Amino acid sequence: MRTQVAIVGAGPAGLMLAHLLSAEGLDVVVLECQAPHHVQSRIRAGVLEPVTVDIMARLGLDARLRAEGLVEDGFCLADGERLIRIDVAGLTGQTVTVYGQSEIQRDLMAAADARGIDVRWQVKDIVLHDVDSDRPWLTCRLDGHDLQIDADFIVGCDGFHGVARRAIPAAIGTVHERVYPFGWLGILADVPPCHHELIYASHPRGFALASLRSQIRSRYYIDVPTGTRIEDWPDDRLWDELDARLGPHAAAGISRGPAIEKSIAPLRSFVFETMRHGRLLLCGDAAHIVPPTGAKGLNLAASDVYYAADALIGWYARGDGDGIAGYVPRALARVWKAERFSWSLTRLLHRFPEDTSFDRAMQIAELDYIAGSRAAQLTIAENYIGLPL
Ligand code: RFL
Ligand code: PHB
Repeated sequence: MRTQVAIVGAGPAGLMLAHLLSAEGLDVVVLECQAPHHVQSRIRAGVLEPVTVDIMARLGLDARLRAEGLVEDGFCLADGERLIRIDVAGLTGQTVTVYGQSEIQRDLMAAADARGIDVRWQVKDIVLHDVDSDRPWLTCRLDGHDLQIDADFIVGCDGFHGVARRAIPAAIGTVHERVYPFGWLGILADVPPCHHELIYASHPRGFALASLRSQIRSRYYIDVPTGTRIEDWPDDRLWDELDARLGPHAAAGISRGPAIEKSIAPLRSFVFETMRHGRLLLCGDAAHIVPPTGAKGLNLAASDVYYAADALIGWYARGDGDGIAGYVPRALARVWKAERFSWSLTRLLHRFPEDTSFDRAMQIAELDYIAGSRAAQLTIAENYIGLPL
């Protein structure tokens, strides 16, 4: 089988890229190792930057997002006592949209079907070959048969645990990584949110986040030490902890309900510094991970895909390699700034095991400074809204 662009992974990065390229008449094949219902039901991101909303609009896939997404003018930081509101709309003139990643995934999958985009599910044992030549190819197993796909380009959109990044020789890339000593324990429940805007709380007991999916569905997180077992956190214990960490104002609004989903996600900052090797490009979590503080992961996947599509469309339209050569510096410039923002918010809001009373005093002083400084609030707001493409 032959295609122009073979895309590994049908998460948000892979499907957005497939839509962007096929809208320009390019021939693409998407290869996903999981079944559709598995990919569709993963509970992950919730906050979309304007850049991500714009990409969905460019694809003509923003109708449900506009109808059902919640437009948020701001969010709050909490220090255990008070709420410090960051007036994102007032400071930047822009808003974020709360719309679950599972809904984005549903929209992308339904449109891929409707538009005849070739997505192959449950593809096993993908191996990439000759990615630094003019004729990259891959082999895989599909429905019990071996399949070979020859392509002009391969794009790895297969997430942090995928195979594409590993096809790049270690000597060519540099790994920059920080693994945090805690993870986020998240609960999704069909209860009204405690507050109409997100609250990121830094409490002496630890971090907490109050988020939402709709007027009747809430998403909450607390940080827990690495190695924590989910069985040790029955729903009641988790709701009690959220009450304590979010502070009296938010706690007064919390409605409790049974968990629809409960899981622990490890926290990591990671950049694989070369997002391309020859004819292999990496996009999204395949190339970088941010801790979820600041809600940048899905949005970075969207901006990578925007740059990659631009480069590939330019290559086919003009036959020159400038866009391809420029992909890595363009994407990395945005990635590093989002890494910095996510890391600094994580540092501000979480307690690290080695922290002393001095470190806690620094966090309190910084929160107090943010509470009183328009300049500090603007810095946070412009990063939260997402830096321009
Ligand atoms: P994905 O979503 O991991 O998709 C990769 C796809 O590749 C498939 N795959 C393979 N396919 C074929 N062969 C192989 N060998 C393969 N290996 C893997 C996988 O099955 C999968 O379908 O990566 P992508 O597309 O780059 O998207 C990235 C986002 O999913 C991720 O960055 C966000 O979810 C991060 N994130 C958040 N991002 C935001 O922008 N805003 C948020 O509010 C936000 N909250 C979050 C988050 C991530 C979280 N977790 C669970 C890590 C909250 C949480 C709790
Ligand atoms: C979420 O709603 O899942 C969410 C919101 C904000 C974050 C991370 C996750 O920073």
